[in-house]
Amino acid sequence: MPGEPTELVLTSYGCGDVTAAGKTAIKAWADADYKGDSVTLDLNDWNGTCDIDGYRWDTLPPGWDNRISSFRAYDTCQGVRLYEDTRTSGQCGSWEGDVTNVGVEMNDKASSARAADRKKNC
Ligand SMILES: [Ca+2]
Repeated sequence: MPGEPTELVLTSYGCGDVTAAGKTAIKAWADADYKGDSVTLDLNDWNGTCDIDGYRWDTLPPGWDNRISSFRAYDTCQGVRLYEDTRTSGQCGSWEGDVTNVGVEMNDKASSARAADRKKNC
């Protein structure tokens, strides 16, 4: 189904636990062109590489629901998907690399995210 995750076996989770030092996979901004407030999506159990399964955030950090307008992808986590709803459901956008503007389809809508080593279809 459109918008449904294509695979359910996950290698790991990042659930916004900010108590542990993490490796940044994605940095996102409230405005286009990497402007305005920013937040990082970190991996507490970083094993050195994003693979095809990658990582997921079932929710975004507090205050970041329906707010992301641009993001940068870090290290090997170059494939980023943003989802309209929590738990990687609803409408999805998929990109590879840095994105200056997620576009009207996803602007100020993202509520969950995934990062993998390449662009994957929603
Ligand atoms: Ca949303």
